[in-house]
Amino acid sequence: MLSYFSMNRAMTALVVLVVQWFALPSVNAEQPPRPNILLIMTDDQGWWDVGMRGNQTIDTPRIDRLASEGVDFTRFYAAPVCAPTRAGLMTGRYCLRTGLYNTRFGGDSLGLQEVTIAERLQLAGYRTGCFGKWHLGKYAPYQPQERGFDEFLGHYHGHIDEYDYPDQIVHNGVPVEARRYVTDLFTDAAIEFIEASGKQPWFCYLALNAPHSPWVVGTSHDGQARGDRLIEKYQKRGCPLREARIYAMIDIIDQNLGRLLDLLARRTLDKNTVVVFMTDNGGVSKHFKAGLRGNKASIYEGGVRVPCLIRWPGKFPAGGQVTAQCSHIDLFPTFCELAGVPALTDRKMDGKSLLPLLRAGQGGTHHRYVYHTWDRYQPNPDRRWAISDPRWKLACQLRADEPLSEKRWQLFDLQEDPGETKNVRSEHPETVRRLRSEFLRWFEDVTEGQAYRPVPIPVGHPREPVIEIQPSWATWKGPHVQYVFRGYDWDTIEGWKTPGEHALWQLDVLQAGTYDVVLHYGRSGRDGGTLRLTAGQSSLDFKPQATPTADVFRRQPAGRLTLPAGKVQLRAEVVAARGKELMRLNRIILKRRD
Ligand SMILES: [Ca+2]
Repeated sequence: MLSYFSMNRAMTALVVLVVQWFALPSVNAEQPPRPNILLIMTDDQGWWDVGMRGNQTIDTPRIDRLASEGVDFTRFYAAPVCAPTRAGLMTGRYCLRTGLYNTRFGGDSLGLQEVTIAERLQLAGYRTGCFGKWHLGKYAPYQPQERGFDEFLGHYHGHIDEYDYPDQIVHNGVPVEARRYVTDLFTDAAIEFIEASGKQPWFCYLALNAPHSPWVVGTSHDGQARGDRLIEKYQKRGCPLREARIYAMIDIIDQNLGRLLDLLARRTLDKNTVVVFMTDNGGVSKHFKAGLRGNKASIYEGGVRVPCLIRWPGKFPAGGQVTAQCSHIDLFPTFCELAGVPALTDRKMDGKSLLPLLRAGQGGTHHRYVYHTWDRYQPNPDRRWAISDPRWKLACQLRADEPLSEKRWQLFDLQEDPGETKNVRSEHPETVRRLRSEFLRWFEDVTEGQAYRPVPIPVGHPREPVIEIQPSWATWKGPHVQYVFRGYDWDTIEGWKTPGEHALWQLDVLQAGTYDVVLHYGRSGRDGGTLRLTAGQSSLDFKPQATPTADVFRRQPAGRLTLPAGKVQLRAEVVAARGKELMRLNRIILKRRD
């Protein structure tokens, strides 16, 4: 049985679908064929991590070739970090407008009220596939196959830990195991998807998780030949080990881009396929930065300016260059226009179609203003923010412990000083006032009505009978208890040792009933102590057993909880403790009994 909430949502979605279908223009012979769309987005590759930006060290001949065969956007912006860009890319709206505000702690789930580009393209008859990093929600119904993708192979979180035998891989909602270097694997899946699409137009979103950390190039049993060779190549060119690893990962991306471009040519799909290559935020490498300031997570150009190349042979001029400020939110309306799908009119859209610029292969004006802000815990307009117009950029970047002060605002003339080296704030007070006031107007507009809290974890979704409750979604309280981040799959609630210390999760129980509870945890020393789990009227006491060390985790059945439908708080509390800490709790697994 679906809950009222899910039924209601399903009905609403159906009505919206029917209305939108009738609103679509009828396809007739005069309309040009809708092109396939291949969107390749890499992870943490900087504006400068490509040969064509003057980087003499890195080899990216296929990316550079794409630039010469297509249109190069030299001032293309993404958000400072991963999930916010993905939200904007999928919806055409700034992430804060969608309610998404974080890269973890449950703040990285794209609200169900949002419509994704994949859903729009499905409406237009496209076959849709997503391969790689999703990072817009872990639980059903936030997964890609529920957000418009017919096919998904990849991972939900911001990164994985193993790249050669990739971990956390899921296929259409089902966990799978896979071997092969992750970039090759996701490209293989994209190739299979394209080859299986036949004459149906397709949208292939290849969201490669490289070169995000951990910077693993090869751990295979085959001797790491390719990884070692590539790392050595870049070390010989003067890169420190970390940079050599990042460059080696980008080298492999470039090789896989070659496989995709070859496939399009071989199957004569290239003339009818729009290829987009971009990255999701500023780079993390520091070996060569093309003069830009800042890295990933920063609001300086190095944090937000990314490569974006778009190719459509015969339609967009080869070697075109657009200098206007454009943004990741522009791809939604661009793809809608390419596919002949009407824009959404029931909500505020931030993006603007790039097609006029693409057809012209040039252009210096597009967005009057582009806005950036990033704060991991709660959006705020004061701590890390920037706004640019075609010439000026007003920016402020403060650490969490620094006092707010207008004296820390910086004004840069991006035309004269793209490296943001010279603060000219005191010389242009009127420009400072105008930009700050426009930024505040925008911030108020995009944050209107948003609470920016983690979504409650859906439990009992018909497609997901087993739910892993993760520590990162919790809030915790007590003198010793703390959350420890060790990668998305290895984080823990730990340190708790005195009665009353607790962690809380907000659940949305879609189906009331009894659930088996299994805990995944480590405990050093001897067996002992009691953890009490409570949800609604139901509770159980669990006595953790020692594991070989605190970082060796075991799965152990803990009993059952009966959960009522609707919003419920799950509480894990120390009742009695013994030793240094009760346990390192890595996951609470709930399995519906029926
Ligand atoms: Ca990223």
